[in-house]
Amino acid sequence: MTDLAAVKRALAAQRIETPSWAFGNSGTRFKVFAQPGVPRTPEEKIADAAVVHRFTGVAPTVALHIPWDKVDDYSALASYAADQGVGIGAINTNVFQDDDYKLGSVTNPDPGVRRKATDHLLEAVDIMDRTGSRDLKLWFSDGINYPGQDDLTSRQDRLAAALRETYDRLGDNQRILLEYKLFEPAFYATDIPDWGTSYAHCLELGEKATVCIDTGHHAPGTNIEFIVAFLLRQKKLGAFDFNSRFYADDDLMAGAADPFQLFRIMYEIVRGGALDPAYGINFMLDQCHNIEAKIPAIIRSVLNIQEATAKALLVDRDALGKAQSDGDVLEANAVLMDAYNTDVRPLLAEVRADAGLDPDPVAAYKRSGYQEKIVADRVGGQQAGWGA
Ligand code: PSV
Ligand code: MN
Repeated sequence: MTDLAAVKRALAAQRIETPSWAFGNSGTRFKVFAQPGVPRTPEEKIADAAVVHRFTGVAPTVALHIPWDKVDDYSALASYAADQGVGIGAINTNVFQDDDYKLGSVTNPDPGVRRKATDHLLEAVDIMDRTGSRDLKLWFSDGINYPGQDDLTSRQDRLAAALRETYDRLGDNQRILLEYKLFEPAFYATDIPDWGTSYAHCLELGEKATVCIDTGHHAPGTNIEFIVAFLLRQKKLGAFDFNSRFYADDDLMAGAADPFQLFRIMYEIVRGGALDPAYGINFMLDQCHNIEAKIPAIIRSVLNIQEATAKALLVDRDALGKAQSDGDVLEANAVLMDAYNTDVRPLLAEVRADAGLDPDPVAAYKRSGYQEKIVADRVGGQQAGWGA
């Protein structure tokens, strides 16, 4: 039997971090479709993130991406965020958008470029000191396009050296989240292509380094929940970048393409006791809203994760355990599917009402007039985007 009160408590305590860049313009390499009302400054992105939190109640932090969110005074930015009712979360580094990085950043054959890239990582830790952030999220676009282009092993050595230098700069309460990605922009060999490579570097670094799983960064058909279970068992899962995909790194709204996969992932989280924020996993979104309105899309993504989580929490673990130990394949599968097929929207509506929120955050946002206000106010200036 499931303890409904405990399920509601777990849902109320859940935390999801929004990405500042998802509020800005984005697109494919073919076209960026600008939207009216899009933020022009890091402050405006934070204001939008605060609105997502106001309507969902579970998104109290926003991740920054440097230099997209570069400001002169990060302490002032953190105070601004606090005034808006949110905190600054992970600091994401960017060593993929400079001409110098054509052949790689920290794995570049040129030591001067490696120095520049590593200095950026260290600068990000300085920023964390100012914003009070715990998490340094590292993603490297590094890799090669052609066999023979560079030496695979030397590139791993260079990567390890840069990671070590960065790790050694971390404060006591800071940590590295090391993200991997199968391909893109490198097409032959990426330097951190998979969770195993990330895991091995994290092990080498020490306990303040953990793996970040971006759900869009695998080969089609990869069993992501297995990776979750494995890393949890090793205490090396530090974060998610949630988004969904049909083909490659589509960066669509979390839970849009494959809600069943999201449920399976969240089931492993619940089973591993890792949902509680005290466990330390940063459940972030990393997605782009190229054709849909950004704030309601981010709210929708948060709701989709909440729904997958609610279903995962509703799995009758006793019945499942019994069916599993009886070797009752069909019953075990049925127990899991019963939870997945439950309509959890009324339950989540209750959790929101208990927290003094509107039970339907998307509708409440639409009624709020915020979208009309930002469209009217944010005229002139340069809209934020990441130059896709
Ligand atoms: C790379 O595809 C990635 O997932 C990394 O997390 C980057 O920081 C982010 O996307 C940029 O949008
Ligand atoms: Mn990512």
